[in-house]
Amino acid sequence: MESRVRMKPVYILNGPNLNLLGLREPAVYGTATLGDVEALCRSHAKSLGLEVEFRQSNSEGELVSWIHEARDRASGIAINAGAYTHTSVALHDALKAADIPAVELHLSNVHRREAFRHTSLIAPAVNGVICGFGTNSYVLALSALHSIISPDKKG
Ligand code: CA2
Repeated sequence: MESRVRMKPVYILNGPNLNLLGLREPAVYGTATLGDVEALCRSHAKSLGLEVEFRQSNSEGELVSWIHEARDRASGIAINAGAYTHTSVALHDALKAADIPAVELHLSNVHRREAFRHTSLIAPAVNGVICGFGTNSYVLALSALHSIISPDKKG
């Protein structure tokens, strides 16, 4: 009889104001809602054989706690930390401490925007950064995580 070990889920964490996606500023962030992004992630994760835990918080502390939780419960983290990307030493430290594969992602190309968005405090604490591809940034981040977690498989 075939026995499969169930893989830990990938945590997809979303920071402040991302609950407003699709409801405000469509010219910058597009028309997809966060619910649409979650559905897209679930569909792509399924094709990669990954389980997904998808969350959003406007609280820096809650995001830190979820990263701590991920250390034991997740196989990797894809994080759009929103504006905390540019300000949060706490998220940097939590991601370092988590010590599991992690990818930073952004919908917009932060390097084409205001100077204060050009700095990421969390980038040094993750494996890599994806930005500028709209909701497809989530798909690309999941594929990147998959290639780290399951390096013998394509996708
Ligand atoms: O491009 C991204 O994904 C960002 O992480 C989005 C953040 C921004 O602070 C980062 O610099 C880049 C903003 C989150 C979304 O904020 C909204 C505000 C109003 C309406 C819709 C979304």
